[in-house]
Amino acid sequence: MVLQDINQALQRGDVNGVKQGIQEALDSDMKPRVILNEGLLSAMETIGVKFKNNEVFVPEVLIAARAMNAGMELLKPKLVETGVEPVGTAVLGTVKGDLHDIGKNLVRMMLEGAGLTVYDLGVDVSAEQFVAAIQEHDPHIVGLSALLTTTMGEMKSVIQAIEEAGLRDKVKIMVGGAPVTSKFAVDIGADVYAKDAAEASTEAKKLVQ
Ligand code: B1M
Repeated sequence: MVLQDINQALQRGDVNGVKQGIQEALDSDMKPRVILNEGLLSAMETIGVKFKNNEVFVPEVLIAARAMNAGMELLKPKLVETGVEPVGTAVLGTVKGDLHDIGKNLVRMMLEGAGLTVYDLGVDVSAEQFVAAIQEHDPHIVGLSALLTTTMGEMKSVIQAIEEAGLRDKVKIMVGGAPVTSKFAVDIGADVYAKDAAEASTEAKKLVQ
């Protein structure tokens, strides 16, 4: 079964195996969202459990993540609707000290699919870099991602820096990532919390309306 092949290839970090599996699935008219959820994300979830249980270690997780990103690039044109007029602008990044970008990349794809122009600042983005990007791009939305309990506090520093730069009223701030909760979002003064990329896109559409 092709989804199982994709899942196993991702866990092995086999970039070509993942790409071949995805191509085969697309050629057989399988829905891109099914390939994403049942092929790629379920494998990443398994890797996460194995990582926690010390069955795999950082190098294996890294090569699996590389295969995941390669697979997502192939799926991207199918997930993102084409020909949509830009409806708004977002600046997006993973906060300082945090190198996790798979979830952020998915959020970027979904926001682009919702018709937003996204300036992706990457990972390990400092508060100063977020402020500079807001000054440069004048976005409707600033999206902050954090995957570590040790870096989620950095989101508050970014919001403070945006306030100190006098830009808080110009942007809506959306936060997300595995350890982030809606209560945490309220506590740090964010406007919106989204639990996953689909919710991020729904919330973003509401914010730019
Ligand atoms: Co990391 N890591 N990691 N890791 N890693 C976690 C997060 C961890 C939970 C693993 C575990 O112990 N089970 C744990 C965190 C524990 C904690 O803080 N409580 C952990 C740790 C400890 C670490 C290191 C410290 C390990 C070490 O070095 N000893 C280290 C830290 C490095 C650093 O960042 N400074 C580290 C390193 C890495 C790798 C580099 C090896 C690799 C990242 C590669 C990469 O991203 N390019 C990695 C990975 C892959 C993971 C796991 C296995 C998978 C994360 C992932 O990509 N998930 C992860 C375990 C897990 O989550 N099960 C783990 C799939 C992705 C689609 O989901 O990112 O949650 P997620 O994104 C979702 C939502 O959260 C949401 O939407 C996304 C899609 O639906 N979302 C948003 C995310 N951002 C959003 C923004 C929004 C809205 C929604 O608005 C703007």
